Formats: sequence, C-alpha cells, structure tokens
Amino acid sequence: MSVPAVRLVVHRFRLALALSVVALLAGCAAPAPATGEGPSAGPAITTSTTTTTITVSVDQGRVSPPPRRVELPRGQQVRLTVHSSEPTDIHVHGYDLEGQARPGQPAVFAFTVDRAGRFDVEAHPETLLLQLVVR
Ligand SMILES: [Cu+2]
Repeated sequence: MSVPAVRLVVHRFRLALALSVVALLAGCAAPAPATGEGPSAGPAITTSTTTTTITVSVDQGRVSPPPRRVELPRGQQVRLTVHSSEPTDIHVHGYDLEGQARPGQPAVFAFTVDRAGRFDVEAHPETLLLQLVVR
C-alpha cells in the first residue's frame, strides 16, 4: 500500500486516532513526505479498515515524529516500521516483539493488537518511540 504520508485513508475510522494525528501534524515543525519504506521516512500513520501503518525514525536518539500515543481498537492489524541511523534493538512491550533496525534496514513488525492496555515501543536501552493504546 503506498499512501502518501500523513494522509489518512478513512473507511471506518476512530475520532480518537484522528485527533491524535491532528495533534501530531500541529506539533511537527518539518513534516517530511514518506511512504513508510523510504530511507528518511517521517511522520506516517495510515489507517484502513483493518490495518494501521506506523512509521517512526530515530536518528542518534532523536525520534521523528516525537513520541506520541497511537490509539487502536482491539483486533486491529498493525504494521510498524522503525528506521534507525545506527544498529538498534527495537522492542514492542506487552507483545514481546523484538527486532533490530540498522541503517537502511528498518525493523518491521506486523502483528494484531489483541490485548488491551498501553504499551511502550522502545529503541533500547531507553528511547521511547511511541505508545500503543489498545482499547
Ligand atoms: Cu523494551
């Protein structure tokens, strides 16, 4: 799916997520176009009926877009792509998913959020990338 970044494909769509994306856009000084697969992917959340695609980049400890909450309904499929300027272990807490991002080789996670709660996604040791809020 190649949807322009920060453009939402809305089918059945939750207001809460829409609001969080609006807040993301408002708070972002320099949004970069991204497809989610590019080397310098910037803010990107796209949502279809069943799949939410999230892209985040970390460059020497700086997270883009800045850490925020992404609200998801239980049962939603998530495709999370993390770009990193250096080799980094990525950890999706709560779902116990781990992967490594390297320069030019993002960590990609595809999973279904079937557990309610708030879960950190981190670049280890302690860089918060985002929070998944599952309801
Ligand atoms: Cu962790």
